Amino acid sequence: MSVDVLLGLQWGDEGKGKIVDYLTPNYKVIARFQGGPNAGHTLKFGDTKHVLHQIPSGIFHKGAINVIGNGVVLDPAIFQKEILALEKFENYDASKLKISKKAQLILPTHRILDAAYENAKGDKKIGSTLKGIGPTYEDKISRNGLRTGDTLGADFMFKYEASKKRHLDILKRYDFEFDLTELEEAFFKGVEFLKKFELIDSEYMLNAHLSAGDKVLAEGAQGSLLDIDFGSYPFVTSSNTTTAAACTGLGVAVNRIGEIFGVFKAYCTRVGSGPFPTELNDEIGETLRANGAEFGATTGRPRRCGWLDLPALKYAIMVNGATRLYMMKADVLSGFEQIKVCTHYKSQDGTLTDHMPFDLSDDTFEPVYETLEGWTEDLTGVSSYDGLPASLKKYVEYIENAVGLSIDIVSVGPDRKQTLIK
Ligand code: 2SA
Ligand code: MG
Repeated sequence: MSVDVLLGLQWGDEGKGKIVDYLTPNYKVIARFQGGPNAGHTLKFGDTKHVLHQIPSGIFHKGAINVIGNGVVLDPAIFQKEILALEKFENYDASKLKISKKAQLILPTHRILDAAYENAKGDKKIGSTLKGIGPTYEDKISRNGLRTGDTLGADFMFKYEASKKRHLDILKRYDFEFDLTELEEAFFKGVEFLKKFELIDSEYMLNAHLSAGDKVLAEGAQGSLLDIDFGSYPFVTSSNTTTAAACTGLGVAVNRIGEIFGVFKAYCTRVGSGPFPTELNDEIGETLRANGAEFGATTGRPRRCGWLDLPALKYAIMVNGATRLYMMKADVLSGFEQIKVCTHYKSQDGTLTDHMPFDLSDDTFEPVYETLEGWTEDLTGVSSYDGLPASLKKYVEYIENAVGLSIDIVSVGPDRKQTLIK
């Protein structure tokens, strides 16, 4: 059996959590393969809204096994908080959550380093979520990291102190004040809590499921345009967020990958700094933010909003090899007389391109738009694709033609019921 991959085709917050939750009944295992508590996956069912950060979005389905893979960076303190918040849900079952021994640990000093690095960047800040993501991946790659499996060893405190000392030495070079007391207290409580869970060699477990014929869904975090290689570097996150990362972040071979579900919003948002060609710094942008409740699910930061960017979407589809598309939050576009879509970028000498330029941030590229007819109907009660306004269906067809792939689902609200299959 295969591993299907679900990931975001924009700058994150495409609605991946909702789609994973929707697809989970078809899967035996749901696995996170990269990122960490920087993610905020919002799920809504009935009157309940819940945000997950490190725990896979399949956790609300009894029967599904949820795995935090080796490619994830895990903060034990945040993990403990997340689990305690889940315990009130009837369907939550701790025995169904497994954690890779090889997932890297986010230490308190990683969080301080993240803040110190950002502080030193002045007006060139990345807009990090300050969860310690960058410094933790940095330690992983420079072979200095600690892994969840290390918490089980007798020498864990020795390893921890060595890492802490190395970090404190680095911090001496930064003019940055900090206090580790509370962070460390929460960290060590979190470590004890984490040890109650099954820490496993998840690559064996996942491959055994695949051999037994079970389906696995790999759940991406952040978005393709935040990928460390293919995003708008350096305004990116510190992991690969694209399909290939599911293989390295879970230990499954490339030939195990099946469908690749690409999730995108009917418009664009970005939180944090970095180039955003179609950004709307006007009333339209504000309307999108208000109607779409576009605020960071982890940090609460207002998200930047803009029109759909087709060159960026096509790029993301290409590097991921997306096989199916899901379009989210179409309801948020209701009420605009006209809707714009960026089809190309124009450079200063007038050249048009639909390729992503090496550096979009120097303002030498401007988006070229096509204007489409909008719709005014409230979509939140629409229960079938056929019931959607004609101009929205035209919008869907326009995108399908431009990207060369059909859109299988149009979502018109956060609830499971508001997921319309085409
Ligand atoms: P980091 O913290 O080192 O990964 O930040 C680097 C950049 O990646 C962006 N980033 C995100 N963008 C969108 N959504 C994310 N998750 C949260 C959410 C974010 C939030 O679901 O809303 O609550 O603010 C996420 N995580 C990282 C980040 O903004 C930086 O541009
Ligand atoms: Mg999010």
